[in-house]
Amino acid sequence: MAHKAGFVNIIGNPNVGKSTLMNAFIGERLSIITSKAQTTRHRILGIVNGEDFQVILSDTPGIIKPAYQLQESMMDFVKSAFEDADILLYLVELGEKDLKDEAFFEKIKNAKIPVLLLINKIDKGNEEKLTEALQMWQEKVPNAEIFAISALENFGVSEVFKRIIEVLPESPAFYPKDQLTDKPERFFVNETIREKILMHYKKEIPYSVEIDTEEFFEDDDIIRIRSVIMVERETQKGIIIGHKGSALKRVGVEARKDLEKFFGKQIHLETYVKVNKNWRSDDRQLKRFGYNK
Ligand code: GDP
Ligand code: K
Ligand code: MG
Repeated sequence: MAHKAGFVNIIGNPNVGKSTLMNAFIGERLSIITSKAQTTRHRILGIVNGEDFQVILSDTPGIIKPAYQLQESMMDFVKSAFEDADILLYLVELGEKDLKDEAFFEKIKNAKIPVLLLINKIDKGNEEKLTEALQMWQEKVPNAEIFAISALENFGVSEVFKRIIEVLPESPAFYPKDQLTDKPERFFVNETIREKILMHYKKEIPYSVEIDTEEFFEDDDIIRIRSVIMVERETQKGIIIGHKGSALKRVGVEARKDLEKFFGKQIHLETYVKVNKNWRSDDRQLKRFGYNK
């Protein structure tokens, strides 16, 4: 059989399970997953290699109407997902009725490439609801091929993957076959710390935070990491650190454990908090954190 390779982009509303699906395909915790919207800020490539195929998946932030500069940059990642895809995976969840953004919806319906519409979270519903959803989506997006899945319970995921391989174009591999992702190690450190912050702090705190890993030094038996947690205001710094440093300590301990699993090595992780006013609306700063093209 000829070698197949191509780009498969996952799009959809926030919280429908895009990152969970991506990780189900990859089999690693590549994308961070939480129950909060906007957990995924960047596009993330994940690569699944086989002897005669290479599937390059990209997970995107959920589609939203941008309210500030950071969100506009996030939506640029989504736009670019249309431009370089060979296959679109349009993910919806059971019970969902439409896409937050009409223009994106039109793009999906008029896509020149194969669209697989995946109805996710079917573990949460019953047969009646599923039949209803199948009918509705078939009418709304006639160009799509529809699958019912549960990314969380890994149900129907391998069928989707099989279909991806079938419709993937013939092509040599784009990346070395032993490569799992295009993101540097520091990116995973940042995302892991940000996940812990999303889990442990309330309200607007997580959305005002950016992580910058200043040092990543890999030795024979240990990796030494130093990361800055950037916040916008002095008060947020206090909240992140917590009483006698207890809150920050918890973030550090939990992130270190995950990173040790991910890298398979002992980790020394140092975290500190810095106030960096208005990083979310400053073009130059956004660029530095990898948001602008
Ligand atoms: P994203 O914003 O689209 O990337 O969504 P996430 O992958 O971050 O998932 C959002 C939430 O939905 C998390 O709490 C997931 O555990 C949950 N979730 C994802 N897939 C499923 C599924 O198939 N069934 C159920 N019940 N929950 C799911
Ligand atoms: K999410
Ligand atoms: Mg996500």
